[in-house]
Amino acid sequence: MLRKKLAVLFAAAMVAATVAGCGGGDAQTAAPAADTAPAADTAAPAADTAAPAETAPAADAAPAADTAADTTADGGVISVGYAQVGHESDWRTANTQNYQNTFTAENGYELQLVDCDNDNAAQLEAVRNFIGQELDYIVIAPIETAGWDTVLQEAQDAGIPVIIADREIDADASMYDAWVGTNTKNEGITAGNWLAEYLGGKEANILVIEGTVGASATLGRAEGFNEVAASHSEWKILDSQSGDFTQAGGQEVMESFIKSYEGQFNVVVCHNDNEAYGAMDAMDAAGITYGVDGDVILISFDATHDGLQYTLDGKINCNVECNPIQADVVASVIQAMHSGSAYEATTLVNDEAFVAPGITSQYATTMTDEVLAGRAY
Ligand code: GZL
Repeated sequence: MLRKKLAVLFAAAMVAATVAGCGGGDAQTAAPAADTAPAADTAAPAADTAAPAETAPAADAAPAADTAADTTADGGVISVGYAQVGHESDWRTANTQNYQNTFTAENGYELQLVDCDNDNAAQLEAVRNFIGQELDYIVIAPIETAGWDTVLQEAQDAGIPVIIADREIDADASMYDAWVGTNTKNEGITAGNWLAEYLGGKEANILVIEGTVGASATLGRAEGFNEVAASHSEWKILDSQSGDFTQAGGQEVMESFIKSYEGQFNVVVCHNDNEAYGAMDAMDAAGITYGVDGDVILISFDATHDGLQYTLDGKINCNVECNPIQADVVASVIQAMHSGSAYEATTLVNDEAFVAPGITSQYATTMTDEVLAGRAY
């Protein structure tokens, strides 16, 4: 049975694995050290829900083996299930496209990418569907950090390796096989350090439009930014509310903030570009100016193409990148697992930050047309 053979190969790989480059990867050992105390078991997963949106053809569809390059020791097609957060943002669209461009039949894969529409129950259901189909590998971009222990145990019992991608979960590292993503706490620290540099001791009255409640990207950015803010007595965070990483959410929250705090704030922090676009719409409607020539300093995260265009135009003062191009790293981990060779248990995808023209910073690159032209997403 392919899975059993893989389980043996995989165990050998775990023992043989060594650390290699890229940001603090830790050795994959026979029994990986727990890097966090096992989270208290959460409530049993929600009862079965309707099948998640748009699944690709069932895994038992005739594999396109005749057109696929042989990518496995036994020349077969590698089936991969990707439980994707949803379609809430331009970042997510770029991430989805990257997986679809990487895990192709031509490259020897059969990808089932399920858009879980920011619905935790649908995401657990998608993973259970992957387990039921006995796919070769499961990749999860977790909507929230909590609630993963039970289904990860089910995947382990089924002998299916799981890679957590993009975001993080509250589960012991022994519950999954690899992690690929970004350091969102550092992203928050970068935003805070840049603001301190830019303000040079001036007062800040800050409003924060946070990402999806319970998402590690939200928690990390808030933790990092608040850590810097705590060292600035001249700063005050007036309010923070979730805009759910969407443009509509960003606009709604900003409209509410304007009602409550008009004339009291000079900084708006948005946890992603789409929220920033919504906040800009709301401030435009209220006649509030922002950006390098405005009354309000606007900080965003993601640094997607349109977000960087607004940064180049001076509408966004600082944009902290979170790189969505992660599928190639995930594919290399899967290839290593599949061939029983060493792989990194943890891979950090690098980020940087960008600021509007006219701003120089030790923490960020000043935007130019050339910088924008060189961007992949
Ligand atoms: C970050 C990622 C976040 C982006 C948002 O790693 O999970 O989710 O910042 C996206 O744009 O919706």
